[in-house]
Amino acid sequence: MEMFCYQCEQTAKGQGCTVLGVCGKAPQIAALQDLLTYSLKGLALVAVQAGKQAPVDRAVGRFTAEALFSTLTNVDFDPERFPPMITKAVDLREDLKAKLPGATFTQEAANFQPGESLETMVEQAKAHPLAPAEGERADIIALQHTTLFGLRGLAAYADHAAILGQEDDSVYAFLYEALAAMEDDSLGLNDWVGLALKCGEVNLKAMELLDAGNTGTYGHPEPTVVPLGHKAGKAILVSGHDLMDLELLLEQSKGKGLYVYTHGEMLPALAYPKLKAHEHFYGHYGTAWQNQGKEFPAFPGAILMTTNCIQKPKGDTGDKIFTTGLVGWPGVPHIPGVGRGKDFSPVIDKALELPGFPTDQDNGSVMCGFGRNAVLGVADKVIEAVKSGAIKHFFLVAGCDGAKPGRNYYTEFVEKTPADTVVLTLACGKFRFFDQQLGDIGGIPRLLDVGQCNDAYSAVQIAVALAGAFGVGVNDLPLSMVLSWYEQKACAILLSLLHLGIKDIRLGPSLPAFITPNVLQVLVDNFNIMPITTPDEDLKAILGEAA
Ligand code: SF4
Ligand code: SF3
Repeated sequence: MEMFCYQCEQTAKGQGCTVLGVCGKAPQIAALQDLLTYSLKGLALVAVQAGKQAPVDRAVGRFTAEALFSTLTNVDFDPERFPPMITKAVDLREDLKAKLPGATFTQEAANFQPGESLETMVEQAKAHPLAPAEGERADIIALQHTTLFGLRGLAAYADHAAILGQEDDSVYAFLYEALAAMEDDSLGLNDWVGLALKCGEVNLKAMELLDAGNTGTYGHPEPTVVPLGHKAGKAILVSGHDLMDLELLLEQSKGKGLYVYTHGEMLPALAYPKLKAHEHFYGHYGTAWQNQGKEFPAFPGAILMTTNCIQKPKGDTGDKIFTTGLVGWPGVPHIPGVGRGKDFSPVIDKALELPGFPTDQDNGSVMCGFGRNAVLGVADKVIEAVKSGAIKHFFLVAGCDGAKPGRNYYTEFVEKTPADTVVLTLACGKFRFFDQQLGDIGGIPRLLDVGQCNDAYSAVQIAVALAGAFGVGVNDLPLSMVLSWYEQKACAILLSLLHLGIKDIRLGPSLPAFITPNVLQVLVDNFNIMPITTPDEDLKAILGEAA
């Protein structure tokens, strides 16, 4: 069976996965995800019309966000989870239609009926592949797919925010607007440029909601020293991005004689006052998602994946890994439920069964917790250091990590930044350099970890506040963005930066396969976006001869 998927940075041959995903996505899953996307377009066509009469029930928006998030790279590999979502999309669509007497929907997507079995759905999906187009529609489809992949990232952020009680109808309305537009062949290139940039604008709104959810629930992150070693005793490792899952696990494991550690994107959780208050929330273990194949088997306790990025469990780790929320892997036990209703006792029981760490071990430490509140709290000091020339330049070296060898560019880049520059970072790409000792400039650390990819809003707020303090635009700040992408949340953030008019972004380790040469030219002409080259060349280009 064949498949086609080109939504992430590691896509096969830089063109598309056609036999099996490099991520491990089987053709059957690719087909089910395509059909789910198609069914969401049908739901959106009706929701756009329904929204003109009366507000659409937020449950429809929540569902749309969850379903889109399920199609993000490295989230859900369990085929059984997709048919119920496809059926639900169609049921919700018909419920909305029932509220629109007299309305007619001629589009096929608005009338499609899913087959009864998983196999028939896989067959049906063949008619709705997400493949590039040739000829005159190539650029339109490229922009449409850019918008769709951005929308998947936006949906992930909207879902995270909703879990913490932060929702906004305008975010859901855009999900419907963009999905419905994908079934409208009359839209041209300019319409799609507009929709792609609007995806960035609405993503910023979703990230603002998420920031409000995170900081409102757990307090503002504060600069925190995070141990990289471990304590003797039973252990649980929590990965992914969902803070509420971590909070519940911390509460439910309190007093059980075990320690909780973060992995990957969960590291910044150690900086939130209400999370770090738990005495058994000890420190961080391991690096980024692509190293779980060697890091998870070596962890002597239970492991919880709260969101992306999950990989196929290696060796005998299958029974000590648990998924929850939208993440899934066939055969890996799943903790069901949403929000505060989850019961993590299977994870805790498994950790108590496993040996845990035999002794204490000190592996040094890193700092995290430099979110917007912490950085802007010392804004006077930062501004003074820029004015005095002590800080010459800021770099935002941020984004996803991945397995490609070319990603050591980011390690080298940070290593080579001059001593009078500051590096802001966020997301899992930081594991390429998070433990480097870059020192400080007059008490301001040279390496500032802003948080998860989910905290990109915080970095934008820091940039906007600094620009305001200096009375210039963000593009005129001594700030350069050197970004790494892998999955679709990075696409959404990139679109947000373009929506803000940010220029001269360097992007790597490779450019998206779904961008055509003409679309790339539009990005270059309007935003001067450019691929990374070598750390030396890029530093020289940014800083001039000073490098
Ligand atoms: Fe390939 Fe990436 Fe799609 Fe996985 S998500 S199938 S690796 S393009
Ligand atoms: Fe990483 Fe998957 Fe993108 Fe949250 S955990 S940044 S890749």
